[in-house]
Amino acid sequence: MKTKEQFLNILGQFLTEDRILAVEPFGNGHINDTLCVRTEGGEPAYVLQRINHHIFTNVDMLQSNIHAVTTHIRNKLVQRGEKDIDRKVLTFLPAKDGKYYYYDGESYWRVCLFIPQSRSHETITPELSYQAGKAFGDFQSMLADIPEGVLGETIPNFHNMEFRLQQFHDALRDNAAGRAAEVSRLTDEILKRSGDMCIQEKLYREGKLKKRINHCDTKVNNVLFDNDGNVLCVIDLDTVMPGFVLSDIGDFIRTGANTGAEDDENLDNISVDMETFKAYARGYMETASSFLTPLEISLLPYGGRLLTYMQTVRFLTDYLNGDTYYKIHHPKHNLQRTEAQFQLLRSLEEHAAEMDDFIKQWL
Ligand code: ADP
Ligand code: GN1
Ligand code: MG
Repeated sequence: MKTKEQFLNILGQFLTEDRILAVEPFGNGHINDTLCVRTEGGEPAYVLQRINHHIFTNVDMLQSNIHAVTTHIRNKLVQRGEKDIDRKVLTFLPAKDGKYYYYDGESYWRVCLFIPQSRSHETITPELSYQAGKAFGDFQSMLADIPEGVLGETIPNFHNMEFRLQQFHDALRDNAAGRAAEVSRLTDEILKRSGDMCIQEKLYREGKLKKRINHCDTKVNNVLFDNDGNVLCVIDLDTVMPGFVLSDIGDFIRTGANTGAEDDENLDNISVDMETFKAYARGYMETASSFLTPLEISLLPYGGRLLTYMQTVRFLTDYLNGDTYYKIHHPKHNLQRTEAQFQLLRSLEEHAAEMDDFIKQWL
């Protein structure tokens, strides 16, 4: 980590503020490093993030996407006559050279305003799930008319299942960490489902599914709430990009509607929480039904299986590659995550008919 003086130098590129008291770690993401900046005793004033440029290799595109997204949403909020807009959309600050990031010769940094009296939640309730569904549906709906070509893919093929399977095959072939034999049972389970899990790419090629702008990281902790439990805004905008629509219900089901943890070592803890799923679907359909096609709606439960399957494949690929992508906390962490995600997938498969039945009310 940097010294306070180094942080002051970085912050000085964005701020004229000279009362910075402390820069402290914040949040628990797997990819970027998030810090909060305090200028006095109370709440932090700014959020400082070190961008992981090994993963987001095109930082210029990344920050230009985020600027386009936040500007577009701000305009929508103004048109709607919303009050308190500065707490309903993130505000990133330009550096001295006008760019929305600063490169210190080693790392890329960005700064946004800390949204006062806001909080995120790490654990889910049906009410939070409903609110998050509304928030992510509204987010997609506000971005539905952003002109094509404005937003690039900050991670190319990020939620493209065919591409993720290709990476998995490459990792098996290269066997860089010598772990392929150890995971042969999981490999068989993955390959058995590969055809069924590439429906979106196939429908897209047939002209039956269009691409939309998705958030692509729809965890409940990426929604900020006020102290009364009302949604303020959606945050963590790195992966907002064009892709297939199931991402934003699928990843919430994967992360929110799991009775266990993403990396639970006790597989008995893991199953799909139907109340959370139903609450999210209700909230999401309130704000997203206006732009979704019947085909997309009918696929929403499949989205939960797809994103869980995709994450199983991604964690196992990283394990095979020798843990080069996700931060790990112990040597078998990616394998443990794979087992846990696969367990959730099996539970989602068992509940597929029940979930389809619930979605029928919107068809
Ligand atoms: P990551 O998940 O990659 O670590 P996030 O951008 O989601 O990064 O930030 C981590 C946490 O920090 C969020 O869950 C939220 O609690 C808090 N946070 C982030 N940005 C802000 C902000 N502008 N205002 C208030 N809190 C924030
Ligand atoms: C990463 O930043 P974080 O931890 O929310 C990853 C997601 C995965 C997730 C698994 C850019 O998200 O795609 O679903 O870990 N983000 C990127 O927990 O790869
Ligand atoms: Mg986050």
